Formats: sequence, C-alpha cells, structure tokens
Amino acid sequence: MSRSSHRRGRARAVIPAVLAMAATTVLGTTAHSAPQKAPSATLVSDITYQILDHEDFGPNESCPRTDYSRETVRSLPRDFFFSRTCGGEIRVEIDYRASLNSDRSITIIGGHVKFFEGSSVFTNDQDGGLDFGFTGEPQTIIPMGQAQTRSFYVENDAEGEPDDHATVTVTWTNIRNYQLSRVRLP
Ligand SMILES: [Ca+2]
Ligand SMILES: [Ca+2]
Ligand SMILES: [Ca+2]
Repeated sequence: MSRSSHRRGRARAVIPAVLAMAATTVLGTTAHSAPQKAPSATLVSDITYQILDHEDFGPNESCPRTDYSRETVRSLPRDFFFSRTCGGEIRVEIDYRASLNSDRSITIIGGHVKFFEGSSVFTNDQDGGLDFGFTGEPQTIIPMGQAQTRSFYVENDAEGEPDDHATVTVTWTNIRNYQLSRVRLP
C-alpha cells in the first residue's frame, strides 16, 4: 500500500464517526420541536439618482439614473454597493450594510454616499460625500413587510462647485422569506 492510499483509508474511517456525531446532535435538537424557519428576509433596494454635471461652456448635463437589487439578508451583515456616472466627469457611489434583527426587521448601517468629479468618470478625485447609519445618527430600521425611503444630497464641496451635485434616493423594502431550514437526517 502506498503512503497516499493509506491516507485515504484513514480519511474514510474518520467520516462515519463524524456523521454519527452529527446525527446525535441533530436528533437531540429536533426531537421535540417543529422545523424552524430560516432567519432570513429579502431586501429590495430601489435607488434613483439625479446627477448634475455643471459645464462652464455649453449646457449642464442632467443625468437621471436608477439601480435595483433584490437580495437575501440574514443576521450576518451584508454589504451593498451601487454606482452611476454622469457627463463624462462625475461618478456617484452609495454603499451600506444590512442585517436582519431577531424580530425580522432589517437595519441599515455604515452607509456612505461619495461624489467624484474629475477628468473622467473613473476619477479617484472625491469632491463630496456624506455618511449615514453610524453611531449617533438615527437608525434606519425597516420592519418586516414595510418600506422606508431616505434621500441624500451631495455636491462638489472640495472645489467650491456646488453646481456639480447629486440627489440619491433609496427605498428599502423588507419582504418576508418563507424558506424552511434544511435538517439533514442520517
Ligand atoms: Ca463639468
Ligand atoms: Ca461633462
Ligand atoms: Ca474634481
């Protein structure tokens, strides 16, 4: 017998013992209770942007934009990120984290809206922005089956060009999930 096949033989021998332990645990926790609904919900993020790119020569460029996502959220925080551009010079980003609470409400935390303006929409020149959902700020908590909307206004502060600006409006909807947890039986 080669060394590698010997290893495989030992691995096979370990697996039944692990399964036996798992089966004992599963039976111990489910014998007297019905299957539990998995703690999850669906978060719909519906986003609109109104971005204005100011031009010294010629007309300003006005850019209505949208974003949409529909994602499962659990108690472990999940990160969201969206980005839209305007006029060849501006990029607006929004990010936040969402997590499920024990009452199935969803909390939005740790959010940022960032306003970039430069020689292209890929610029790293951040000229404005704001934070939301941090400690000391009113929390955004969306009860199960409900929606909440927030609007954020950002502009080109760094270069004193408030005519470059954007309004980002997010509607979050918390939709119940009906998935049942899967219990593996031996
Ligand atoms: Ca411009
Ligand atoms: Ca432009
Ligand atoms: Ca700039």
